[in-house]
Amino acid sequence: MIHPDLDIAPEIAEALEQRRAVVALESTIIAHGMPFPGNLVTARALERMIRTEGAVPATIAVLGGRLKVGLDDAMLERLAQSPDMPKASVRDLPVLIAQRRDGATTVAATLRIAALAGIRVFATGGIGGVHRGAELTGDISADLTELARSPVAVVSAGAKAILDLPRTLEMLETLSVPVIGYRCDEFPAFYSRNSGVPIPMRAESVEEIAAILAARWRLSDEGGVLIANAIPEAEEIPAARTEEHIAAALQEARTRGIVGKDVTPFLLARLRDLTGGDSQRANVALALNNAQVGAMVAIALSVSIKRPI
Ligand code: PSU
Ligand code: MN
Repeated sequence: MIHPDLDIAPEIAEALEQRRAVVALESTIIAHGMPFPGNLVTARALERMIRTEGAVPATIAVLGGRLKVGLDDAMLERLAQSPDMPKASVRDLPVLIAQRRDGATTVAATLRIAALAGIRVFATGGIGGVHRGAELTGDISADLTELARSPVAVVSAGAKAILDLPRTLEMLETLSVPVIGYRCDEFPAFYSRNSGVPIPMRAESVEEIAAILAARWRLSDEGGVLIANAIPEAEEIPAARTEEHIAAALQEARTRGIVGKDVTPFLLARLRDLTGGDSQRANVALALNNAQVGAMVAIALSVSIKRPI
């Protein structure tokens, strides 16, 4: 039975019914991660990348209180062009539904909605995590706790470089979320390939990842997997160059008293200015790379489900 709050686009519903590959995409990256019109161009390019690989894209958002799985062009534009679109995490969903409002879904909210729709793979840029200074502010993204609940694999370029990466990995370990390096041994630092923080599990192929996912969900139907996929070498920004800008952006956020859900969009926007747009170019490149790997994983998973090994 379809969940009463969900609207699944017909193409996606059909693909799910036939157990074909579907890849979820979030909408906070469109509404709050980048300015118009680059955000709309990116949203369409991500969908196109997934189609080119042979899977069906499912961009997720809340519109008029409905949990939308698959957006048409007008809906994408509405998300890309409404400057005060609320940023919706899981805690916000009940209010948006009851009050029939719009919201751009974070990784956490997208995970929950994807799980309700039966989608098993989700590609994003970088997940949220434990913020630097969290020992004082308590700021830890609900992306982490939701990864422990929703049975969905997330392909991500590590976690955003503005975060505390070692503590983010510690928290994922506590939450028992497997973190798999796709052809990498270090947790990628979003804009750059290396962070110096090792990840203990590595996979060489998407077939290997699909086998890990199938095993994960045989053990329990709760909880996801984080697939760490580093930004392509040609597109990366050396960590030494971003670090100085991140420190400046963090200092500014503190001085201005930015807290809560505004922290991540503020830091990303400041970094974009401080790097002269380079951080955004890198963000688009890594998100596309994740969409491609997400589609490959979804296809490998759908093949292994149809022909169980
Ligand atoms: N990655 C990006 N751009 C973004 C985000 C991630 O490249 O805008 C968003 C995601 O939607 C993620 C959210 O879930 O930031 C994390 O916000 P918070 O730290 O408030 O949980
Ligand atoms: Mn937060």
